[in-house]
Amino acid sequence: MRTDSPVTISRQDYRPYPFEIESVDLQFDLDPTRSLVHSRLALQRLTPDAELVLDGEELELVSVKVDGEVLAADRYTVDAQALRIKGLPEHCVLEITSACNPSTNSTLMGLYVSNGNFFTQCEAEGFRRITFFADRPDVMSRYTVTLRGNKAAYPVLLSNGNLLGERDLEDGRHEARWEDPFRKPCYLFALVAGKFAHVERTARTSSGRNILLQVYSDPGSEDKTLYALDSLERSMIWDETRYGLELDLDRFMIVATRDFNMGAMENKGLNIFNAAYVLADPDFATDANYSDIEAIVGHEYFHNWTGNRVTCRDWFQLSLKEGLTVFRDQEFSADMMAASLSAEEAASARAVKRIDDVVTLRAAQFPEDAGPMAHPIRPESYQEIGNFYTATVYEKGAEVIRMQQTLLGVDGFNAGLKEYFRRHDGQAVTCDDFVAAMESVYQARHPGKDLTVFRRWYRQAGTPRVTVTLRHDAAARTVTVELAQRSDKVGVERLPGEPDKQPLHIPFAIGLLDQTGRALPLRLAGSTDAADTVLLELTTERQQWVFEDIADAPVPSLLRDFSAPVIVEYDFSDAELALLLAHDTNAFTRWEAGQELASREILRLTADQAAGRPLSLSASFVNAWAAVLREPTLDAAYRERVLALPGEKTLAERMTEVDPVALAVARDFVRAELGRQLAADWQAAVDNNQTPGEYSPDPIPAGRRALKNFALATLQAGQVAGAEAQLEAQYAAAQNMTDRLGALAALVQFGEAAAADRALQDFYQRWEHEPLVIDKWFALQATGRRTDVAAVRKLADHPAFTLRNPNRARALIFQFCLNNPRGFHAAGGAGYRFWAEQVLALDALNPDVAARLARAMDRWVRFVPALRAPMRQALEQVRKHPGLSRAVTEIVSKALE
Ligand code: 0A1
Ligand code: ZN
Repeated sequence: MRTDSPVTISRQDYRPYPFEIESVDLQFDLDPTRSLVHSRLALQRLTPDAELVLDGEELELVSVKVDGEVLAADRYTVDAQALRIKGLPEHCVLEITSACNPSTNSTLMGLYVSNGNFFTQCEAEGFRRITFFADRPDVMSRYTVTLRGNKAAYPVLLSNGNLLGERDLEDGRHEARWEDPFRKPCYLFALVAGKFAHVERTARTSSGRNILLQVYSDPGSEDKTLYALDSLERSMIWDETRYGLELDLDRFMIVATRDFNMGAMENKGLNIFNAAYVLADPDFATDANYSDIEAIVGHEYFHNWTGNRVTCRDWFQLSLKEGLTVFRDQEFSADMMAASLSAEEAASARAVKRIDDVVTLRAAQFPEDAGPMAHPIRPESYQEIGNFYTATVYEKGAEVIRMQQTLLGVDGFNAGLKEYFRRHDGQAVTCDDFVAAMESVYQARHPGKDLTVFRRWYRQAGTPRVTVTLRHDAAARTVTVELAQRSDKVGVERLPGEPDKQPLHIPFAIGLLDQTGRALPLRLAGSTDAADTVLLELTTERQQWVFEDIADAPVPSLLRDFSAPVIVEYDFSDAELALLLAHDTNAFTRWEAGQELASREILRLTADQAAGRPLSLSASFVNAWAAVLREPTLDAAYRERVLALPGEKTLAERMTEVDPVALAVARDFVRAELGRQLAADWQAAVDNNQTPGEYSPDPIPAGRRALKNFALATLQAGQVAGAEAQLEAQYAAAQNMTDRLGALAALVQFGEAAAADRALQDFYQRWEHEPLVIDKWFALQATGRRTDVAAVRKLADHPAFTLRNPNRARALIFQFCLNNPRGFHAAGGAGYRFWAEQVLALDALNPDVAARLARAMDRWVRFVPALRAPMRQALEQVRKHPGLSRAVTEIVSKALE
């Protein structure tokens, strides 16, 4: 039984570490069941009499030496958490030998074995499972690493930085020595050992240095890593051109592993990736897989500056590196999508990227910010830091960075970033340090302004609501816009003595259209410039702005480009929304108008469904969708985003009591009716968006495939004659995975059961040997409308299923619990009992992953009473389980609070 007891760690309790660890020399004798780690630390004590406390978990201590002498047993203590040594001299060399067992390490934190190879994962607190160390990001040291292992079993031996040398040893073993020239915190340490193939290429930096770029993967899969290698090179060039940031190493490696808790990890010079974000070819990866690979390769690469060169002082500052790096990868993807397109196409591609990012934020982060795990982007406390790798820290964190770019302008923001590196290169710093660097530029360029109010975004949780009121004065020809902000999240942590909620600095971009849909030139009272879009800065609870020279009452276009992560409240009429959907010049708010129309329609039908009234789609809504389908000027990708219905998670946040099954039925009804009533238009979209010829994941063909597959699935949802035959034909003849999976998904969701089963069987046989595709096979069924708990249990018994592989667990169990509302929330609570079982089973193997599954119940209090009771029961069953990990305990306790 584990001995985890919940201890709350507070941001306010930060204390500097009392020792400096100047250098770390590590020697590994790699053995799957007992690896020996010899660590040599050059220490300097900074505080008189300080005790040295080195974290260590699941380690066997073999010996301790100080300055070459074995340390007597009474000079130190060791327990399940730490090694403590008192009375060390001001300067000394500490040598520790310890052992760990990588083969039984199912947590995938620390040193572990996957497919016979060794990997490490140290962020956040995994290094302490490798050796005794000050496992915190503000202790930075220079590392040299020696790896020794059997040469036949582990021909490739990799660690951070540059290779110093390799040599053969006795007994068929060999060794490699690596040196990282940069000081780093231990969470960026990595080693990899085993059998790998690799692809490589030499790239030249802008200052003319040659860099060896390499991607390692299982032998035989090297052809599938070329897109990742291309993405790596593009990332390198982009960071130089956009931010003047050059790679500081001679060598940059990516290694793919099948067993990984997250997406990827930015270890210095040796990124370790979930194979799902490295391997691709047109046959087995979808357009979405390709764009994820590019984004994640970019993300990890960009961490080299934002995270590694400048790192976090403590884990409360996680968003310092994550929010900033997500912002950077979003900008990278947008620039890559826009590259080589016409100006108009590029603008549309950027809008699509922005829409996709906002959809993610609303589906994942808004619910989090309104639920039991709500926290500021810089949390005030945690029990398990692994639980704070959240949508808030990452995605809302990126929005907070984006707002700084909006307020400073792109040039000002770039100057602020440069100042940040000038001040802090090589340091472990705080979010405040980042804002201070930005503020120095902001103040220089905007005398009298500062970021005092803006800083509150870092310490207040919850999604602010901005209420908009518009008053047109016909006589004065003015429009007065009033913005008022409030935050209704209660029970959120605050600094001691801080008032409940303070107004935030909200950049709010606005446009006005006349009643025919033409953009009005906007001129604020007292100003001579007119513009299509004006950025209002709301810094107090309520403010007003007056626009002049406006003859008739306009229609407002609000929060253009989603200029702040807020919820807008404005009482649009359906006719105004239809006007915006048809004419808004801002592609984001144009899309938004359609989403609002669709949300209203689905929520109305959900209420009808729950009350047992017959469902009927309004003609005005069908007309609005028909107009979009027939509008010739919209490109395919954007049109698909506009036509797609808002997701269930986003819709659920707008309901006072969530009836997930009624919601799913209503949403599917809308889809089916659209398919049935506009069949000819959908068919035209199918016919006009074929992509013959060689596959390319570029945005134009990918957009066409997205629209075509959406249209085909919608036809099938409407049970339109001939749709199923088209899907079966497309499935059989597909030349790429996007089309094959698109057809299969539509058959599974909306097709006849026998047709779906035939295709599923064929798919399994084709791809039995490619785990990433079998993950798709599980995920499709997990989210299928016909899949109930019994069907999921059957899939969990399939020989290809295992809870030990996080990708597989996510494909089946997570997909069912998080993305199959009909199956999971079916009356009777069988879904919740299944959830509890799976959380407990996973917790015994991998608490980090279990804790993520545990969050499927976050919003339980908002469900209808008939579901609330069994949900609560399941949560309580998990909470009282003996030996529950700290990670899961934190999640279920907060949910039950
Ligand atoms: N820093 C990584 C995220 C990451 C965090 C924890 C991990 O192990 C449990 C792995 C990766 C990133 O932002 O990409
Ligand atoms: Zn990251």
